[in-house]
Amino acid sequence: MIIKKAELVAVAVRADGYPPDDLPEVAFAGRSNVGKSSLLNLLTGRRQLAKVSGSPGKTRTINFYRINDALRIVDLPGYGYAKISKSVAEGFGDMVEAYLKGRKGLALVVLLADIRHRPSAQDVQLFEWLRHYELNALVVATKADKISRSAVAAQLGLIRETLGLSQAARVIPVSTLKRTGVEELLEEIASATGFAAR
Ligand SMILES: Nc1nc2c(ncn2[C@@H]2O[C@H](COP(=O)(O)OP(=O)(O)OP(=O)(O)O)[C@@H](O)[C@H]2O)c(=O)[nH]1
Ligand SMILES: [Mg+2]
Repeated sequence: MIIKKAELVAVAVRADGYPPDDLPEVAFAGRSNVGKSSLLNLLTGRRQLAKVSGSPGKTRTINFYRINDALRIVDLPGYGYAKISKSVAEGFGDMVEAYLKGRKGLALVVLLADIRHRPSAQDVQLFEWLRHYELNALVVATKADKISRSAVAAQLGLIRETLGLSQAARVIPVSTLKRTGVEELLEEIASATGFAAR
């Protein structure tokens, strides 16, 4: 799949702000600062499409990007950001959960986990939640450039083990710095959304 067109079509905090549920969607979920917005920019080849920040808590709304007029990538607010108050954090959780629960067109949830760390309790919780609701999930390990090549396999193993992934499940390492993992991820997105041939 080649992304020729990408545009922000909606920014929402509640269901009444979502675009009509008429296209397949791929949601990017994961803790704050893990690299969701950066990955969206890399995939679309548009550096400034989604705002990126070194300080966590950049994306605070659900942002819908229409891709090739055929599907949408949905950039979700991150969780696990210590500096926001508990009530705000719960609000984010509710926002994300309401979206994930209520979307018929949701074809794939990409869970991003930092390749350097064991997935957090919240990552595990979200992943189990996705499994419970039988949502199609894919794990991506971000910031692969931050560790040596020889350490990659062990870290992927740690992520697999912590999330309880099956042998068949794929974990894709990506780096927005080195621009790696893009083809693999686009392939998965195309196949999940039924646009493999385009
Ligand atoms: N070295 C390296 N840094 C990265 C990579 N991906 C993201 N970053 C950096 O990580 C920081 C956070 O990236 P964002 O894309 O804003 O993270 P996010 O998951 O959207 O964060 P929230 O919006 O707070 O949920 C930024 O400083 C990015 O430049 C990567 O692959 N390699
Ligand atoms: Mg973001």
